[in-house]
Amino acid sequence: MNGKIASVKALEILDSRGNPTVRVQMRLDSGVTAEASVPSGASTGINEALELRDGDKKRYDGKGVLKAVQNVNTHIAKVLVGMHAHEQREIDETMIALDATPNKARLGANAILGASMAVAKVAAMDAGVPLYEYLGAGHDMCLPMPMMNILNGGMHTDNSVDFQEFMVIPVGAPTFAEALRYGVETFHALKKILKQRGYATSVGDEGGFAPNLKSNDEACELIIEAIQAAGYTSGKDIALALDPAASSFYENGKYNLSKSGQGEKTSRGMTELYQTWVKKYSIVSIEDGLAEEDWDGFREHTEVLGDHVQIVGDDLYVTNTHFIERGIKEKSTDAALIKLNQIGTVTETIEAIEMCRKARWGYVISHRSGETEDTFLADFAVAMGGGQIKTGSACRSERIAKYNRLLEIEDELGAKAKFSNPFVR
Ligand code: 2PG
Ligand code: MG
Repeated sequence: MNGKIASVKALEILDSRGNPTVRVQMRLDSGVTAEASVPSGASTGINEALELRDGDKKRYDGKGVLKAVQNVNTHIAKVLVGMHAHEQREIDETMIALDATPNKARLGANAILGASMAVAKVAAMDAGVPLYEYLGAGHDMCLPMPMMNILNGGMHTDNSVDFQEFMVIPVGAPTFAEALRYGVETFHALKKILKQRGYATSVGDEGGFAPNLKSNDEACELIIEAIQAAGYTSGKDIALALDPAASSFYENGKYNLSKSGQGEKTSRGMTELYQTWVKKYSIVSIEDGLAEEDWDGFREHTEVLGDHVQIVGDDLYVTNTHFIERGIKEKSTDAALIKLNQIGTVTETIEAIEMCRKARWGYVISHRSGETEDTFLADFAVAMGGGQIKTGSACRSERIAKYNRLLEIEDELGAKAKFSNPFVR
């Protein structure tokens, strides 16, 4: 095990929406090789690290990533070749210094993250241990509770639902495999119910159904029906979670529920709406219930709701310790969503998680709406031990790949596999 990097090579591949993204292959002197693919969001936060796109309208409507690929093959390869793959922090810091911008705008966060993830994978292979064990060394590992987004709206569909994600959380399940089964059965029951009501059963970007409903409330009502139809008790076996992704319908200081035609609401009006929903629909977690600029609103939101539900910041923090620190000080939320490509290196992502841990916050390891078949996220979630993962619904292989990997890990860990309900308050 010497771990010396021999070559770094990138390729332009496609994500689950058919948009270009970066894959990085890394080879060590010993011949050990690994590759990692970078995901891509649609409802992105304004402060996310920069995803470098070519802007050449003649290719992929400007969305090509040949510049990022080139940056890996030239600038990044030049500094990484000869370094030791086991030195994740040194490697990530070298790339950050090479980029020398606050948001990875020169080399592109997609280029840097591809290399950063590939380093972790190849180092784990070199050490002869699974990725979750390599990344989780010294941590309290566990299988994550899945938050399954079975009904999609917002920017992930063209339907009439304003809120982006309606998730089921199998809080009563004894193991990860059982939790997944509860969620999958509910997904199938929901399909039947939608069909009976004459609604479309086509799916959105994350594999959840995307029907044209009469209201946002109807989404929760249909899911509760599906939970019961699948033989489960809502609230006891399966709870609900929301990611309204409210930045996407925030205009001039108001929340405009225009897709469903339900009018405008103030920050307080939104919090009041959630207050009634929490009780009615057994909701245990709300992410981005307000917009990323609405820091004052968030403080009140968490004050009102925080005793009853987990309040998660996604666009608000963009996995960046600078914003998470502010959130901790201002009590804006009590949890953060964690997305590797919002910040752009494995090391900085782990720093964000450590900040959450110290503050006794929850943290949810999350996919992006544009994903690939890469299963890095599954291992990462187990390694980080936060006990929560968001990786989509119960269909579409880019989502299922992560679930299948988690099943594999749980099986591999056997009696050592830990799994529990993180929402016991
Ligand atoms: C979110 C994500 C993932 P996107 O808002 O949490 O579900 O969506 O990747 O489009 O930002
Ligand atoms: Mg979100």
